[in-house]
Amino acid sequence: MRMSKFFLPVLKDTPAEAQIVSHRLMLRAGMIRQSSAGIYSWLPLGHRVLKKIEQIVREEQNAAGAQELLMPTIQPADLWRESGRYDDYGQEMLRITDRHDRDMLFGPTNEELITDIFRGSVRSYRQLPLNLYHIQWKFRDEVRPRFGIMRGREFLMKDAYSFDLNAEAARHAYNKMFLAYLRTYERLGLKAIPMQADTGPIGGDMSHEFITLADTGESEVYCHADYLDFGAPDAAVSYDDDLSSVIEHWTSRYAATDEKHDPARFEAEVPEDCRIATRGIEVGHIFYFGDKYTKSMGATVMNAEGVEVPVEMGCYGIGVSRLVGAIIEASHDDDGIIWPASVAPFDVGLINLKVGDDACNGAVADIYEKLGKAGVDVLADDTDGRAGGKFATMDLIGLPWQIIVGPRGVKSGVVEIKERRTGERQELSLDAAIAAVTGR
Ligand code: 5CA
Repeated sequence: MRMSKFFLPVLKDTPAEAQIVSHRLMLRAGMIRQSSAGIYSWLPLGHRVLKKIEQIVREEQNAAGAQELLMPTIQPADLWRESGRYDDYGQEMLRITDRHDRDMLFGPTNEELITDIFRGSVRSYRQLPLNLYHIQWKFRDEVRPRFGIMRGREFLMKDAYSFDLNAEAARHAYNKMFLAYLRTYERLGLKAIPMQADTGPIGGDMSHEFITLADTGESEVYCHADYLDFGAPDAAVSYDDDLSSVIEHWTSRYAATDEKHDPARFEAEVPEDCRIATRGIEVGHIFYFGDKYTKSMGATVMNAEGVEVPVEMGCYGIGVSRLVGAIIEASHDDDGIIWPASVAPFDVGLINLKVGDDACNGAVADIYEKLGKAGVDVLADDTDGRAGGKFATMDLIGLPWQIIVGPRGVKSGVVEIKERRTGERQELSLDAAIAAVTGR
């Protein structure tokens, strides 16, 4: 992609309304544009990151055996009357009336709709286990939408729903999602700690929130410092294994959000120098709620003895759009964003310092073509601006690598490469520069 054609409306000034760094940087880097309180358009740069995150989430859900479908954003109120949540959900739910005076709503979550799909088609325990998910926009009329896309009113969520015959099988389904979450966040370059949490309007008695630590987070959290050194289980751990030891390990130390925090236990279980009391961002939340919805909505299957029993359910959410902000909170410096390679909107920023100069143009075209052939996504700055401005924009948008082509270097057959994360610069021949950024 050439910068001169790319829609990248960067802002020079820091927008006054943005209180936290991720919101500031997303606005400055031209990733999002607010349309009304808590509702945003995703501009091309932001959209690329959102789609990359979505794809990693999708791949890890699929690897865990979940199947993707797509449910609508608009749902009939009657389904929510069956579960009793139509009245309970309160003002966070956006209620809509269609032209036939039917009560509809913009879905804040999908337990009712998926349970309705399930009961319409599944009759026998032989069709279990089943885990269905979608990645779809949700609407919650939050009292205080803030921090940009972090607490939006419209936001993108991955929500998966598991159906099992009994509590033991449902526990395994929960453990599988737990493992999938550890792997997902690791691929996103994030350290997310599973913490005991409240279940709120979703319900159930077992749940974990996955939290990334950040001073700007909305939740107060307390945990053992050991978690900072825990890594995701390696690829040899399979979803067919008994995963209880993985889950035991990852829940072996104290970790709780403020609603579940027990100061006496915290002090008793965690040595003073290992106590972390800070804030965090909830990037995912998993729940086991048994037959809460299947009982009220009549979602039953015939078991092996021919008896009809309600199905055991869990649900598993990831805040896909919130993750964009959470990653920036975890990975930036004074100059801008530092994208982990896995979610970067482009892999390389290619800067031409003297547009119009034949030698520079030639070198840039050569590198652009070779990187393209190697499957590397390049944003080439072919604009006519000053060098200082070009460097500042590249640092702001945070691509992992920069290749800088200038007249002096080209004369002696070299270009400069800069790694955004470390700031390290090297002068290399064209081919060596290409090899460095492609890792070959
Ligand atoms: N039905 C379940 C998940 S299957 C559910 O709705 N869970 S939730 O309420 O905890 O939301 C799941 C995730 O969505 C949260 O962990 C959070 O990362 C994200 N999320 C929730 N509310 C917002 C919001 N207002 N803005 C951005 N992301 C949000």
